[in-house]
Amino acid sequence: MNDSLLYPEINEKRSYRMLDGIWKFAFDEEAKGERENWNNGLPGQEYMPVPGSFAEFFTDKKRKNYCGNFWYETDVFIPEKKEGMKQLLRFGSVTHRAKVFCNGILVGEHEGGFLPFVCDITAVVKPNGNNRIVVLGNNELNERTLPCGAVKIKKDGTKLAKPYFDFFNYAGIQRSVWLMEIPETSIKDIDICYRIEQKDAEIRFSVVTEWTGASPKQLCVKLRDEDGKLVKEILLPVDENADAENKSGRTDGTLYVEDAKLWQVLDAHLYTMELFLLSADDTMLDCYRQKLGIRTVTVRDGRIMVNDQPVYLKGYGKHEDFDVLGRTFNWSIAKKDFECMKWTGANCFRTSHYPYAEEWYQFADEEGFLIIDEVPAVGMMRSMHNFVDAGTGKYTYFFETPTVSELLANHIRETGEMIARDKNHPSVIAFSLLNEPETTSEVSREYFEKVFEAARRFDPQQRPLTGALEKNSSPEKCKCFPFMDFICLNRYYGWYISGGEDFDEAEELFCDEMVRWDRVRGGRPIVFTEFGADTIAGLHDLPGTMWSEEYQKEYYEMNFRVMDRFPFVQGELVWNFADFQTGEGIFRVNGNHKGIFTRTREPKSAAFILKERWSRIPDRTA
Ligand code: GCB
Repeated sequence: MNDSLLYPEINEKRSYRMLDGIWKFAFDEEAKGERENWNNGLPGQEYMPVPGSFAEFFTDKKRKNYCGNFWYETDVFIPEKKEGMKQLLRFGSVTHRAKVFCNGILVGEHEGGFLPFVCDITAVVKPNGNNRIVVLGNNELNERTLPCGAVKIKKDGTKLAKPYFDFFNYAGIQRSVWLMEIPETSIKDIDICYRIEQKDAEIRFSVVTEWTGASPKQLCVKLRDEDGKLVKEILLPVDENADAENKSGRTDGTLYVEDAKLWQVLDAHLYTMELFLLSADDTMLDCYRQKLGIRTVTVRDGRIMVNDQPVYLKGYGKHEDFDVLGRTFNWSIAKKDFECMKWTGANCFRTSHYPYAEEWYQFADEEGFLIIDEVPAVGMMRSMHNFVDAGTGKYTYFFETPTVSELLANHIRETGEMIARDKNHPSVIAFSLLNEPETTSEVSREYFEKVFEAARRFDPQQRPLTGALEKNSSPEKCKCFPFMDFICLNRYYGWYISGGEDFDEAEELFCDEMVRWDRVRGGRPIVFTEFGADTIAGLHDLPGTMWSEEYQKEYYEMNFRVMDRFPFVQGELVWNFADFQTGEGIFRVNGNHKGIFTRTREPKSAAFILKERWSRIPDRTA
């Protein structure tokens, strides 16, 4: 990982321009674009919004379900750059993989559809002229990359994505694109850790710098409170020898803050760390302003602690999903979602099943929301309907595949990229490294041991690590929960298991499993990361039958009864915040309807049950 993933910023030394808008677009069914030099310019006259999920726009199935290579192009006038600067393209994400060309020349490649990447275009830019940016994207699924799935080749040769997961395989340039100009000698990465002692706090930081010419000499660090008042200032040397070969240095330091205003659940207070990189003669070479929230996260005595106080997680598993927008980030939808979540009394969400756009985390930092940040490790079970297979007990082998070492390398790389991107958000209280993989075999144990070990190395804050387990990962059979700091369970008692006419059996079965978890959990708290029932808004029935709003209410009442019996349950994230789009099939009615809100965010009746319950459960206890 050589690129700096710091979020773009405009300041004394840095500038950017967003390239969002209408780009030229072309499907490339025969994968002939590279041969035919489309990197120099696309044929045809199709246009596409950037960011956008292309599947949402088309009225015919062929283009909606398109699987394979696709291309984007835009022309950008780039003025002559200032001396000592470099020009970068930053993509918030391209799903699932991309090659980027500038003026026909390959400037970068990236695998993984939910994390940002940066391409240095300095050497190929035509200054004071038009520059052509072309992106070759691809949305095929396989078992070597995340998330997992397959591609079916139809008789006519067209490809069809076959996800091993339950959300629509939206693709394209789904997040913003920035053209950035930053100094060649620059701040590359920032690690921040906290220690809190009574009213005071210690902020330990480590700043990585890189340079081309003369090395930077000093780093000036200023801390400002939320009113902009200067709280602390220090000047430190840059250790140029930290990685002299790569012209990369490091500065470690500590700021002591008296009477620190802590970042608390639903009571956020953010400081700003201003970093100024200086030359030997005190010229400012680069600067960066990093927001931070002073808070610690630990798991102790079976509790999840923020600032040494137990918090109970209330909230949702979500998706980046909305009508027409597909998986595109939109500030207004995010605002609406936070308002709906707060209205129900929630304090937490999981970024199921992939890292969301960075703006979600910025918003959560400001709102005091807690995030379980999840890597796109979903579909690691060879099953199109793992939600159904989960209950059957059948062995859904996965990690025996000969390509598993490639998958593992990608899993570790993406975990590293996610943590590098998100490590300084106070809202991120844990990383989830898996969703419902096969975990009962020795090979799965060996696999996940390596993933967890790598994640612990990557996170400077040593946050709790976890992962969401499905029903086959039972207390007796799961070999991977011992790697977790708290155990996350996805359970559907009363829906996939003992649903409908068998509902009366569900509660007992659920309780029985909880008793068995208590025997093996070894003091770890348990958080429910999924439980829910498909519900068609407006469908009413007495007595409540499956799919009706009454059934969803009864379902939640029963589930909460069970959870309340077991004090080691330390969180409940219902599935899902809102109805969302999936592939077509006999289990889905134009998408998954387990939302508490509809896809357009109208509340179903169960929303009022959550609101009533969560307003009674305190966010933190003494
Ligand atoms: C699960 C999956 C989630 C599905 C959900 C469901 O276990 O983790 O992606 O959407 O079940 O609704 O079936």
